[in-house]
Amino acid sequence: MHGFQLIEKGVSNLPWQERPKKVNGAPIWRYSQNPVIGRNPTEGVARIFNSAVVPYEGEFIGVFRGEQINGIPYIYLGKSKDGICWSFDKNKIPFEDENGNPFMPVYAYDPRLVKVEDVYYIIWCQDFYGAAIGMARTTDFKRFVRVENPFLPFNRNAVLFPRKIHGNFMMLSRPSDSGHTPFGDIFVSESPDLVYWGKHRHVMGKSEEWWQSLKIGGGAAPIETSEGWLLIYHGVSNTCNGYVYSIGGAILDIDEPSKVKYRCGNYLLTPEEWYEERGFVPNVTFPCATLQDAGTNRLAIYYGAADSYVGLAFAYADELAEYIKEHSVVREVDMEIGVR
Ligand code: BMA
Repeated sequence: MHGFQLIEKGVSNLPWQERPKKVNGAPIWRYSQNPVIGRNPTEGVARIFNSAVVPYEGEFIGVFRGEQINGIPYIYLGKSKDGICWSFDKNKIPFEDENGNPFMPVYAYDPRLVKVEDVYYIIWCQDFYGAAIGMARTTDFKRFVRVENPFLPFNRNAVLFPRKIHGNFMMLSRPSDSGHTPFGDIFVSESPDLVYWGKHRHVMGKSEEWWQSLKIGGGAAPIETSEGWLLIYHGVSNTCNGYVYSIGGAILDIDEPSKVKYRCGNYLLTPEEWYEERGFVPNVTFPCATLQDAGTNRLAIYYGAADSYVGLAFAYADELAEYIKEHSVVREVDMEIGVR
């Protein structure tokens, strides 16, 4: 795409595999050795999926949703030299509060990991008298200090923007209900201090395309580009055999991210491979993180597969943005500022 640029430099050593000869639909392809994390990845953990990674000290580090063998999800720290082979800490992440007292959520799942101004933030879903968003910060991946729960229950799929906008932290989230929510739109909220959140705006809703007609939710941290914020999210379809989770793409306005500039009518990726179609929950592709390299426009997308595995997919960011623009079906309700 003429003039397209990734704004954040990223890293050139991100995992990568060239495009295979044939790619159907969107210009995105799976790693041929998927899944990169299989069953029983570490002692006491049956499955790892829906997890997030960042570059760290020349290598990679991440927060992983580990379903323990008692069935309860928690967050584990993982490290990797190449972003593909991961080793995990034996113990759950030992969160603490501001006073240094241990803090253990009842459960913790679908973590995102975002660096804003030299601090790494983990954002996840936890019990707060119902499913809500939990949050912690770290600078060294040794000490993890809890910050205030940003939102009231019920809420899921929260992810921070990687930089402040107009001086405020910005967070996407998906308000929901107490169950396995059969509805939900993406909203953005802002905060000067990560304690008080407000100026809530609607970003975008479920849509007429069947793959995202039931509910949607934020995925990876928005990626800053010369065209706007590139958002990789998930969209859900209902079928007689349950929900199907696909990966979608949109581009949000750079200064007013509640305004959607483009939104792809086609999914970017949908369950097709055995590790996406078969597992604890079949037919789930659930993106939680990307790595990028501004020099080459390469993107590596980490996604949970069938609530059982972690998969990797690749794309060139400029081609992906072009595809989203070409197939955009953005509607009035998505384009508006999002307040009523
Ligand atoms: C959603 C979340 C995800 C999960 C998906 C499919 O509601 O709980 O963690 O991957 O359902 O089971």
